[in-house]
Amino acid sequence: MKIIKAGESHGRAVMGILTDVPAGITVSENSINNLLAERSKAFGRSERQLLESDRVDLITGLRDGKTIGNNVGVVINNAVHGDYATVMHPFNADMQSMKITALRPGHADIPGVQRFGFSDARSVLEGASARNTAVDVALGAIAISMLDQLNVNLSSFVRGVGNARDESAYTFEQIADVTAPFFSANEQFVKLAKAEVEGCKNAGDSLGGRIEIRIKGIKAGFGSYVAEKRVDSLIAQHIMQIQAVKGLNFGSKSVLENRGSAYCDRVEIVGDKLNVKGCNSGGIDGGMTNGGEIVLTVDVKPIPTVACGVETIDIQSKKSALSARERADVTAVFALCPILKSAVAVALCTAIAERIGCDNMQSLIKRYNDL
Ligand code: EPS
Repeated sequence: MKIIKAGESHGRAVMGILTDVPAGITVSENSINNLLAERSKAFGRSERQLLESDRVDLITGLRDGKTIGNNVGVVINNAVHGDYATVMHPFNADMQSMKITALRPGHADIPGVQRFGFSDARSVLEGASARNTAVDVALGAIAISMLDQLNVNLSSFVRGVGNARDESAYTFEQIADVTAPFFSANEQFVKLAKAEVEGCKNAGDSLGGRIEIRIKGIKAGFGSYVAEKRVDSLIAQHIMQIQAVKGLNFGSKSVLENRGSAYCDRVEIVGDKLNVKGCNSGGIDGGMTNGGEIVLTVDVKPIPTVACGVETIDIQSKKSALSARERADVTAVFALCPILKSAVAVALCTAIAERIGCDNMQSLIKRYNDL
């Protein structure tokens, strides 16, 4: 499966296509819109989310609530486009208004104006915006549904935001049903996180954090030790395509504080099945799922657009200035829970298809269960 996205943050819409989709995945409009709502109702979001309804306009690829083997295409309209219609006009735009010349350090602005040869970063903001993660979620809902039909379940929850941390150990079941706005099963942490985010918002600044993603029920042997087919590499590629992600780590055990004999997950035999106990290495060894729970944590940088402004260079005056103050989230950490879950789901569906094909769910379910 691949996602190809298009659209600008303040253009008419964001849109995307999901390729290599087996027929027979059951998808409801509600399941897509519910996941989109998880993204927009996450804590720490900007006023933009109050202006958008983020409902999917599913253009192609489904009939009567099931995929038909065709690519799936979605459009999500930008409710705010009206305020930007002249600035974003495809053929006759007002290029003198809403210019961004006081570049935002840490955002795409500085490399973007150099890469694409712009004299102002408006077009960079429009293309680089995390607005297009709405497409990752709308199409990721289809991959999540395919995995659900194979009894593979995913959850993602917040491990930290700023100085607030949740170091508790959780079984999958304990965090399986976390939802917006906090994506947490820990009331104490939520209290700390709220104070942390609100304090930061009052200071006109932003926060980064850490999300944990868990996948339960995926059988052993997806991916390969053949380098270009490693499933951890595939998951990393899908995760690193999401804005503000700065790092990911597979596994629940520190690679620094544990020697090999303590780190490696042990194996037992149950009937004729090998069963890996624990997820020190995060359910993936040698580039393949080992049948244990997949555990990965993702680090997300503080949103680079800060209301307080930071010193920068204005590329029009060539003089130092305070960075442009665009509307932005205080933190993307909570919103990234459904976004990253969607990205990992698409990666896993790709690894599953690579091994057992992607024609229709009936044959896929049989082949998966026969493994
Ligand atoms: C976002 C939409 C954007 C931003 C935010 C996330 O809308 P606007 O630019 O109109 O405020 O709020 O994007 C960023 C913070 C960013 O740096 O890209 C969304 O819908 O997720």
